Amino acid sequence: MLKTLTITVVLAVTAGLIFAGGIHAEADYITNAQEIVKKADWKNMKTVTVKISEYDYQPDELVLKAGQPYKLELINVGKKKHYYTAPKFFKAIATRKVQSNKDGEVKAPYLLALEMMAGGGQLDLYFVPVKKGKYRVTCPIDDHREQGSEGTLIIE
Ligand SMILES: [Cu+2]
Repeated sequence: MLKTLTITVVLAVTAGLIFAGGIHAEADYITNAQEIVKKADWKNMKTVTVKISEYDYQPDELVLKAGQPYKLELINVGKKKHYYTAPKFFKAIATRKVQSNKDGEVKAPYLLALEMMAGGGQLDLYFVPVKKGKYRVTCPIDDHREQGSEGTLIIE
């Protein structure tokens, strides 16, 4: 009886530690994003445009400067819908907002992916790059990535 109880407690503690570790790993996005966004020099914002199509991001490589505010215009010029999935990149930037010039804007602490509707969908991502590194952006729909919907985002 005592043995069973001990094993149960050990398992529970281990599970608790794994769970706590998981939560900590999830929080590795830029937690002071609002402060970084507030301090950034938006008058000197740079605009970068990426055209999304079958099966391509054009340009497929962006080199961004840490601390420089950007507006990234994502325009779907293709016939199908596409994703702009870059979870590690989104954890390396301070997001100000995502704006659809037609429908409104979303202010959120961080993002995982953006979905671009077919037929001329556009989303503008306002952000400040923070963590230097090289990140992947892909479209996980069907075989789009294998066909070429893949790009590199570099923060330096
Ligand atoms: Cu796609």
